[in-house]
Amino acid sequence: KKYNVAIAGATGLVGQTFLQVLEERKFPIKNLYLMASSRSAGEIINYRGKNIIVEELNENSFDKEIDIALFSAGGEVSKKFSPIAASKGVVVVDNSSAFRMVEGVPLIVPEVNPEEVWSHNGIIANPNCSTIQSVVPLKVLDEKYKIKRIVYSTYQAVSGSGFAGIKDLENGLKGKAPENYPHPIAGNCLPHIDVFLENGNTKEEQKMIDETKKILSKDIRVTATCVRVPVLHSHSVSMNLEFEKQFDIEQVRKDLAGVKGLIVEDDIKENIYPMAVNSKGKDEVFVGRVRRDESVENGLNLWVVADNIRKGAATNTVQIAELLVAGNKGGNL
Ligand code: 2RA
Repeated sequence: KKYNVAIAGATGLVGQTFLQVLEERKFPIKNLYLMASSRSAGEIINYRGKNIIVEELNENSFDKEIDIALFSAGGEVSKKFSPIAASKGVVVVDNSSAFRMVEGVPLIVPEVNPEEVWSHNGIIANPNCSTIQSVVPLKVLDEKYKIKRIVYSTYQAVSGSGFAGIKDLENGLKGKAPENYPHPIAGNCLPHIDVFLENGNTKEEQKMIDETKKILSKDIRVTATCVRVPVLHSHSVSMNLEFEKQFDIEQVRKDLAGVKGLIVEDDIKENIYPMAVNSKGKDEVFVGRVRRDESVENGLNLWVVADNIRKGAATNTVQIAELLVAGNKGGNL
């Protein structure tokens, strides 16, 4: 069976990566519709040898026969158009944060909670990039050792802000003032991703806290500090975990090595550990620096790296769409 697929936000960095991943994974597409703002409408994008004209996203965009719509066009556009698409029977996989914490909207990382995809009511949410890579190692560890608390410290690439973030770093390295970030990002670290909330967290930090609990379906104690660093691609996350149960560190390494989509890179004698420069363009999550945290009972430190545009956004979204078509027994998605 082949499917009619729409991409909303087709000309953005994630939108363009959707196309790359769909082609690489040979997603069964019958017709492909590319949608974007009026600014980009009319552009021509080649997909698998076929030139497709980008159409302007509007209220009538989903009147045609569409099975699945992949959104990466920002929260406001998702809030406006995802419900319209869903009302026409389209299944939306939304990369924005608009619906992630809404009751009845599954928040999916296929390596962690694939079975929840079927509880959708037309909209499925793709988690925040830094959350996706962080929860991949956590399911097996929670099942075996019962996670009590997580402390996240992130080192996030500027591509998380799309082309605007990349531009600020590249221009910053030439001494130009930033246009996207509040301060220079070249040679600097900004403990400020998205806006600040009343509780002093940034929205990015609150996303990691709230989304981790929803994906693991557990009210674990979580805190996060999310930092923008002068790296172009791939997010890195330092994770401190506290468990209820005791663990053997070699067994933990074995547990992690058994997780689909997770690669253990951990040999400090050979200076082997995950690095952003090695994960760019890949779909796996890389984990290393696996070591006991001696400061607490049953404490563990991990270092997790992944390409924030691929596994952190486009690939995870396409993998959700693959779950839908794989589980589709000829009925509705
Ligand atoms: C960022 N996670 O890195 C956010 C959105 N992609 O900016």
